Amino acid sequence: MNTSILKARCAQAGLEAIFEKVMAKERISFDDGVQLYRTQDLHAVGALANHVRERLHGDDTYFNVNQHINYTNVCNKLCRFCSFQRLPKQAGAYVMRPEQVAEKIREQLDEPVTEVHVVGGVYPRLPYSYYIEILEAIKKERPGIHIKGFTMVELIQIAHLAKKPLAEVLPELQAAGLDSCPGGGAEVFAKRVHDEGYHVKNTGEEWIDAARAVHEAGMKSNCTMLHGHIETSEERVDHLNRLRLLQDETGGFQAYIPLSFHPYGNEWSHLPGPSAMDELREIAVGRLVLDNIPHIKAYWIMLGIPIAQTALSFGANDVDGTVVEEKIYHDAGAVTPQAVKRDELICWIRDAGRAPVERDTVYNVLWNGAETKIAGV
Ligand code: V47
Repeated sequence: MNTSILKARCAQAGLEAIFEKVMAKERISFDDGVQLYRTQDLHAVGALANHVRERLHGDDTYFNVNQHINYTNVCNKLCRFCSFQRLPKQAGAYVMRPEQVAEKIREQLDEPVTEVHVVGGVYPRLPYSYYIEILEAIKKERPGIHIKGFTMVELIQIAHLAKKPLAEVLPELQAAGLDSCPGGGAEVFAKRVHDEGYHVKNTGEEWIDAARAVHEAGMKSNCTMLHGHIETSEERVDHLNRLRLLQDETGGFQAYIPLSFHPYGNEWSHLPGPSAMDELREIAVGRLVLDNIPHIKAYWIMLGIPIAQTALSFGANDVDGTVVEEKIYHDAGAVTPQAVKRDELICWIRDAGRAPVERDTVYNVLWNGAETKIAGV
């Protein structure tokens, strides 16, 4: 959309002041963020977010070839939105031994996987050595692979087990193979939502402190917000502002991923969950508020491929990866496949009118549409 049409569209939606700030690359305020959630005209918000996406990335749309390993579903955090968690003796509870984690890596050795995404529940009976062993087991099977592992919640638990501050534990995890951290476990930082939905889990402040420690240890991470349950627009903007503030301080976030609440098989199953419109708005508002986080990810596993494709024109410039064997969303009712092939991802990014770019976890370009892959992979 050309700038004068975009301006007229934003003016019609009452978003002229926000339009002017975005054009001037000025930061938008808390009230602006709330207005972006409240305005009826989702398409104006999306078009503005798309303008920023294209200013930063043109048509480029990043993906990677990755594998998920959820080493345990046993968890003591009792989050009301979670369908993945089990108590130790509950049917379906599992913990993978380090050898089983290694076996999962061996199963994919013929695939061009560059990242393994390792997360699990907080099972207090696992010792500190377990976490070191699974990292070492992965790197032993596939030395070049990038391990993006452990949410801030798990890291807080690991430091607790090690009886050391997180800042001292992180170098040990890095020495064992940890390369970066995923963005999960943040949910919504607001105390009201925390107390209502996941009061056993660390607070928003603790999540931010852990992310700061990760960045100070020299690792990148992602960040998320779990939306579409009991949170208000103000609580969402507050969450995004806290991420933006930490990013000003550390620059350690690579991508923001809005996670859509899936209401199946959990204590919040009576809630409707977000609509497609809510999901697209969340992508767009994330892009506009988080002016210092380069990548906004439309996680196709959660959104489904058609909405993820649409999100590529609402501010998103990344779709995550091939994701072999996703469990957390599938336990919560996701009907997407548990993996797609690299070629399928490329096709549907092109089908959305965008240019696929294969990246590694830290956004080095591995392939940019040419026939052959760039050196090294
Ligand atoms: O922390 C759990 C969320 C997260 C449900 O960093 C749910 O690249 C919706 O963080 N409905 C884990 N969401 C997933 C995650 C993630 C995924 C992909 C990429 C990256 C990355 C991170 O999933 C949890 C929680 O916030 N979650 N249950 C549910 N019923």
